[in-house]
Amino acid sequence: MAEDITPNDALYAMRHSAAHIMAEAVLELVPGAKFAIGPPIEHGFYYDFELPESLTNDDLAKIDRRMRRTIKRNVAFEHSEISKDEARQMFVDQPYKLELIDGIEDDHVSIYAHGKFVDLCEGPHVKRSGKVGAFKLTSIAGAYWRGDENNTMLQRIYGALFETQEDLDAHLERVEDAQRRDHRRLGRELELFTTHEDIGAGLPLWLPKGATVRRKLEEFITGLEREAGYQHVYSPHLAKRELFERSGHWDHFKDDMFPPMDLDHEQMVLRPMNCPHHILIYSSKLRSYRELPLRLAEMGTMYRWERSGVIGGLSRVRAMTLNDAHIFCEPSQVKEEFSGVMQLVERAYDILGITEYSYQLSLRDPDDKEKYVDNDEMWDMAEDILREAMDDLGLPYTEATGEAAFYGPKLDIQFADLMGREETYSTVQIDFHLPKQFDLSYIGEDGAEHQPVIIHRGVLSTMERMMAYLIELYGGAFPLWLAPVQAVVIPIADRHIDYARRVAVDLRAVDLRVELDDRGERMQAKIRDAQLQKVPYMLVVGDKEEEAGTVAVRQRSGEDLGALPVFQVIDRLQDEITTAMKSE
Ligand code: TSB
Ligand code: ZN
Repeated sequence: MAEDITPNDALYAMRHSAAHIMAEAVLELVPGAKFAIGPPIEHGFYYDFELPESLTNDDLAKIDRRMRRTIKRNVAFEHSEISKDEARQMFVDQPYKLELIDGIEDDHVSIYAHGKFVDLCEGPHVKRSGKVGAFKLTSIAGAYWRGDENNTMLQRIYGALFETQEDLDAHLERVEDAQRRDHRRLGRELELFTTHEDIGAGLPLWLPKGATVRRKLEEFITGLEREAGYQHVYSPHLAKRELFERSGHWDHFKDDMFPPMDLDHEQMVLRPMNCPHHILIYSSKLRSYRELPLRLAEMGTMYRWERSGVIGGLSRVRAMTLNDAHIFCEPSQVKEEFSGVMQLVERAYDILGITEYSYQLSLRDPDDKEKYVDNDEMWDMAEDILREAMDDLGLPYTEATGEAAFYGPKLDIQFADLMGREETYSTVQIDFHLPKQFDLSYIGEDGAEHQPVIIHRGVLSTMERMMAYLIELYGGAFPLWLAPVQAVVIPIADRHIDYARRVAVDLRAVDLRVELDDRGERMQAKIRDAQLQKVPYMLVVGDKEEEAGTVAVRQRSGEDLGALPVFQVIDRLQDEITTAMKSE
């Protein structure tokens, strides 16, 4: 939820004024505190300080109390202009302010005072401190002076501020919800994935539960692909450097690749994309127009040297597996293939419950000769096809210059994550470049050789990025068909363990993923744990159930379905799975 606040907005003045009031409180509370800068920001404000000791949450509470006192006193904010010399005297023991004064070009300096507190500042501010609205100090973080890591590390205190308590509460609720759903946190709590510093950043380990979700996703999408006429292949994750020189990756994508491995007489590189391998599968035999479109698909693992600043969780990683395919077709088939891919995307989204996305036409920057293959005619042709194909489908799109692949334009599907950051998920790309680089051909109906076009496409994106999104979309409560554990059987007492085990065996026999909770805990504790793990079904068994051959069924939503015979539970779960996997 991005806000767009300008200095003319009431909220800007409120947040800015609260920053001053906070600085006043900190200077009063911490002898020797030096204050640096404190602007209004989206959702609130911050102020940076150099302090003799690190602040704690207790300190935040004290600062908060003092701020509220100033607000209650309803003191006026007063503006004045003073000379630089006067300003230097005023801030004589404040080195950051002195540095700021030195940087001001005017001979006059604008200051704002409320009560005894004065700050260098252009304003605007609220008239009186009682007008700052509703705020909450939210966190403390480190920040370098002027954002430069060679400078002193300061302590930054953040506050959230809105006009009304209601708006503030709504904001805090959203933040809390986002934190609860954060895939990094849920990934840990639900034991889906982890990382280890000895393996390295951006190189996640998929734990058994995360791996189960991934396997289900992979089975799901490869199933749809088989129905849509794709053929699946496997290929190695590395190749000789020459392969990527020929494809153009070496010229245009080298910065995103891991450095080559030096062997005796050659260099090998980890592939940053799967296309060259698929292309060599295409050209492994003579092709006829009768085989086209040839759709080669693979859960293709690839490696990219993402900068350390941008990797985080699963959404941007260095080792990734793309739900990839390359469609080799005749030029006249491109539009229909494009539309087939879009249908596949829609079907997959429908089943996964993905509803919020937008289309982006990612174009080259014609002036950037380093990043993009230089061939105007080819780019124009590919862009025209993409535009026409989108117009034929009647889909709205925005355009983004400088976002194309080096070999061709893309139609990218963008989603925003919980924090509002947009990323590309599905992508469909038109490529005339690689067919030329690899001299690809097919024998046409006329008996002559022709060059095919390649459509590169990823439907689910990489397993990593899609997993990150889905964890947050579902808040960890995966739909039954994807849930790593679909049901937990909970015996009430030890004497019910045998029966519970038989129930689990029956469900596993029809491929349901079931765990037996035979720990010596109380039933309530087991139910709570299963709920925390977001297991869709809890099957509780005691004397009554054992006698009647039933289980007491509880859903993770808290709903109680009462006692059902085991075969009915199986029917119910299987039905739920088949219904979920049927799209319109
Ligand atoms: C679609 N050659 C094509 C392929 O045939 C290709 O690799 N295209 S791509 O470069 O756009 O990457 C495909 C998708 O992978 C992107 O749309 C994005 O969803 C995903 N992806 C790219 N980089 C990362 C990364 N570092 N971490 C996770 N996913 C990524
Ligand atoms: Zn490709």
